[in-house]
Amino acid sequence: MTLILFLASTTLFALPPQLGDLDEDGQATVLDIVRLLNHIKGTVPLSASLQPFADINQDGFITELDAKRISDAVLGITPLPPVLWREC
Ligand SMILES: [Ca+2]
Ligand SMILES: [Ca+2]
Repeated sequence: MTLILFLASTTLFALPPQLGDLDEDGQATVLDIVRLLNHIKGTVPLSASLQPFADINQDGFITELDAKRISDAVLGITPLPPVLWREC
């Protein structure tokens, strides 16, 4: 039973609560931008489970526009959008 609860909570926290939170620390930081840019450049590709969270403007592509959205969040201009499909 304890093991099941542990697994359940692990699953719950396995994905970021916000789009663009690519290091899963719950906030938008420069590190999230770095991870996104590394993915765009192909240096360090994001894992398949994280890639949907990198498409912040939801246009189906991971580009510099999404990096811009994270930098706006870091600067406090526009907060990152919540993950809408998470409750499903
Ligand atoms: Ca983060
Ligand atoms: Ca995008």
